Amino acid sequence: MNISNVELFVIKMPLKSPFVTHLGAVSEREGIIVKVTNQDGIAGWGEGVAFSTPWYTEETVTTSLHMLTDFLIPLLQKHPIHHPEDASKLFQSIRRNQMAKAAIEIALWDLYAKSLHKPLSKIIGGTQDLIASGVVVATNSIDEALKQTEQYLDEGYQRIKVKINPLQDYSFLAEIRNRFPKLPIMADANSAYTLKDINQLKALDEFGLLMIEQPLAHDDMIDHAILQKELTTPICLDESIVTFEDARKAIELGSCKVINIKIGRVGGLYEAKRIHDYCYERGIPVWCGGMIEFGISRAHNIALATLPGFTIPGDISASSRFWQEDIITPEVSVTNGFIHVPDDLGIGVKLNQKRLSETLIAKKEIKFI
Ligand code: OSB
Ligand code: MG
Repeated sequence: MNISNVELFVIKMPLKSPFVTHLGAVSEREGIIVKVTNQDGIAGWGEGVAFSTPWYTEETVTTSLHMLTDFLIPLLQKHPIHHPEDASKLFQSIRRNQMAKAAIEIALWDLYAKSLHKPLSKIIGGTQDLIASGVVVATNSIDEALKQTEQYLDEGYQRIKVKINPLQDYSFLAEIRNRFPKLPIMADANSAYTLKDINQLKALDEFGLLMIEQPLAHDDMIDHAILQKELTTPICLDESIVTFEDARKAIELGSCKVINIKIGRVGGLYEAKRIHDYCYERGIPVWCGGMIEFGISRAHNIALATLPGFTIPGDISASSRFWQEDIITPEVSVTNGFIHVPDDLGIGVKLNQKRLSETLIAKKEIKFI
């Protein structure tokens, strides 16, 4: 792919309002923006979605930078690649660190699509040109949750996802369900429960939730299978699915009926597409998860969600859900509950240089030639 250099930009931006889960609150977001330039001067953009602290997965912004500069980028310098898939395969020699791998792998996909003069969605085999949009309500105040839900419905979102935990589930969901009887709702527990809570989880069946996301621990695939047999609500796995192999095992064991695919969590677009293809062949619905991300990652999510198996509104919301001003132009917007897939080359959006410099906290350049 004739890479001439890679630039890493670490940025930091406040959220409009804190994103609260039982694991803590995120009120400021750091992220890594990756720019890969080839010898023809074409640039591909990626984004690292690890958080500042390891609350969601074990990775952080600092571990990602370490992996990128000391291992992943040197691998690309040593072994010239012809296709983004080659990078994905090269990176298998390094254990895990999926978000660091994805940060640069997706930049290579954008670069590859641009060098072929095609939109990324078309390069990966996308078939949809409108993406159904959902949004997450993450607060521990019921009044705030009702207010936010109302506002998001006014903005056109097609479904909401509510964060739950053992101290905030039945009565919380009951209030939302009473106020919005027909609204498609899902609940995300981020591993707040264990199998001992089985009766408390069964009680949630009465709300007719679209699904319950990751009720048990990230490594409780067997317990999720036991729980799924007891629930009528479909289980969706998020944290448990870090590789294609995890997806295959979860489906074979009956640990879930739905999978949330996040490009960062599974190590890149190639692995995300493999998981999609496997699920699609078996009639397992998938949807695209969110990471409170900036516009570059949002644009990659939109390309991924054009694949035919993405049949459920994902956590792909407008740039304005979290940001006063995003780092891309045009920003991602939601119209009547849908996002239009850009038909420009690659990810179809440009970097907002002014916003990048306003939010920049560190920068590094690695030259290949
Ligand atoms: O569990 O899906 C999750 C955000 C950060 C980390 C984990 C999760 C989330 C979300 C989606 O719930 C937020 C978004 O819309 O970006
Ligand atoms: Mg989740």
